[in-house]
Amino acid sequence: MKFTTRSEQLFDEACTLMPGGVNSPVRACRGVAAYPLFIEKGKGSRIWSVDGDEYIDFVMSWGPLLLGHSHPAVTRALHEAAELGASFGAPCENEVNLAMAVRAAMPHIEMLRMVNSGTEATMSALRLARGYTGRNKFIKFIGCYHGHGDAFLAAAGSGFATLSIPGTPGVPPAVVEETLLAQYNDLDMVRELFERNQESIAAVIVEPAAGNMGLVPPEPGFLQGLRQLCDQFGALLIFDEVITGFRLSFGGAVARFGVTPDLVTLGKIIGGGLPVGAYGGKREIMESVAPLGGVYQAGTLSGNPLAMAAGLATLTALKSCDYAALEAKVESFCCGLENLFREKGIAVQINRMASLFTIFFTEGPVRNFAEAGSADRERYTSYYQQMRRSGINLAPSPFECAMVSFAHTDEDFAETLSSVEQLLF
Ligand code: HOZ
Repeated sequence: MKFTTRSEQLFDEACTLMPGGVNSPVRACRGVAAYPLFIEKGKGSRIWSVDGDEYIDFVMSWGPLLLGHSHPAVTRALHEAAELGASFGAPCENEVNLAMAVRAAMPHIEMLRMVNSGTEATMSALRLARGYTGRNKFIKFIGCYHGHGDAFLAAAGSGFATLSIPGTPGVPPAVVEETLLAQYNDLDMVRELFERNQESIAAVIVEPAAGNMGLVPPEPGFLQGLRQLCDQFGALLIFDEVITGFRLSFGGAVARFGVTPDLVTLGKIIGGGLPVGAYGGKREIMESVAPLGGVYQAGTLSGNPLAMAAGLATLTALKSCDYAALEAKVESFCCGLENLFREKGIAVQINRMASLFTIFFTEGPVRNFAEAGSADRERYTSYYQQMRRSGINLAPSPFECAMVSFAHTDEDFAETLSSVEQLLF
């Protein structure tokens, strides 16, 4: 077969080796009828494919790279750590340093445990909530995605929604029977679930700003209402901050919204681009984790020296970054986008918060998964493909956020707006 690009050729080979040619489903680009770009390198806001094509990147590794690609401080920290050894399976000093940096920014995280991914963090936090409360059921929101742990694969967002996967083959029905579903931003539904399942709900897990059905911010009072219901019914509130932690503000969603959960899950940014997750929260609850308590969880590469070094360098650099200035830039960029689409007579809703945004091709507001799902997917596909041809890399799915970094420049925004201006629908 003759290929036009090296990416296509590699993808063809990859398809014989990996399911769908990828190691994570969304990046196969099936949701936007394209083949994936194979990326060779990234610097700042830009990436280069193996074909040598340059793109302004709005995926940013799906969130970890708030400082931009190959930030010098992170690269330096990684070099230094690699010289000393990749892994010891024993504690290292940077585990303590990173834990201190997280706790300083998020004082509600009195104790934490490092793991290797967001999925591991949410699975472990749920087990902890169940172990601590002695209850099995939990509430999750339709369209929220908490990684691929069995219990969470009910009405999940992200790749689940992108690929329209209807059920959860391989997950025993008994496991998801304990998963109760509510619509995001609908407190009445949550109250009803609590009333019907008195004393059997261990936790409510929520993305404090949902990022896996596209960006859907919480309505005023929603998170406060969840806190109040959890207190009333003796359940734990878990904020899944894998996307929002250190992104909505340096103190994450908690600092931004002023609502304190019992447990928090982190990932992405705290690894600075390396595979990391963490879960933590109130000391009394975390003391139930082994070896202090009976809730078991372990990992050979947990607290890995390279990942700790990259995470620590990232948080250290982020501490002096101007989050408000970045948010203002994203706001004015999104206004520009809105104006251009309006001039073209294309209905869009742009949900925006801090350095995250999603363009939904729809008339009405998007406050939950039902509304996100009613947006025009074909139009998103056409938008994605045209933007990619003009050198802008977007999420290959209408159910993800665009991620802006501190490395994005005014020129990047201007170039992107001019590509939008050229769009033909
Ligand atoms: N599902 C993740 C984004 N929300 C990761 C997608 C990927 O890396 O393919």
